[in-house]
Amino acid sequence: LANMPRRRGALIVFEGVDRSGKSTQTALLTQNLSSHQIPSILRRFPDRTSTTGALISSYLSSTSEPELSDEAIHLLFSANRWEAVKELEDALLNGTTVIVDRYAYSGVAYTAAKGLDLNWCKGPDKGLLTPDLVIYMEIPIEVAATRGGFGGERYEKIEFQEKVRGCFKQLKEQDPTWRVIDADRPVEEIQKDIVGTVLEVIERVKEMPIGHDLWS
Ligand code: 2DT
Ligand code: MG
Repeated sequence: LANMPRRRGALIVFEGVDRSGKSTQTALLTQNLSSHQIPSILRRFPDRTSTTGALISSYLSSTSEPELSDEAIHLLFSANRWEAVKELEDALLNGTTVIVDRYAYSGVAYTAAKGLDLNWCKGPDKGLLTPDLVIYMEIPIEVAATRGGFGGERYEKIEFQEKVRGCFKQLKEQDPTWRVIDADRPVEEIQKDIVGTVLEVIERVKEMPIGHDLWS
């Protein structure tokens, strides 16, 4: 038994604009994996519970002129991921599949949507844990906006979300490993596609080393 290769978990990232259904689908996915006896944990970025997360949360919830520059808040979002690497890696090595609601792609898309250079935006997350699968929840902004409307946080405006969607589209074109899911469908139908893909990926990567080379 000691010589048996340990099976690792898969790193599954969900991305998309606000109200694309990421939270609903990630929650359902953990339940479905559990019913398949596959151990998993669900994390989200920003993780608002850490010290950097508290600063980020206060930045997001305020609608007045920000005290942090666009570059500074971008670096904080990245730091908020870097501080989680050890926990995520330990879980993966332990055989636990890690599902994350937003990752570095949101980091780039939301900052680039403000007009900052896309390649500059990628810089701080270079070398982060590489996702085994990125599920992109594709939805027109008009449809997302009808889902109870956007909330009151800083980025929750139709015009800004359109720009974010454009930036996600650029990232998608640079990365053939993205799996685009039509998110404008009934919840269960979407989940069925997701579970199928995720089970395949978990099986495919279980004996592969964990990647530490996002965008590098
Ligand atoms: P939630 O609504 O999902 O809590 O996100 N964002 C997120 C960034 O600008 N940069 C990042 O690196 C990440 C992970 C997206 C809160 C908002 O934060 C944005 C929406
Ligand atoms: Mg939000």
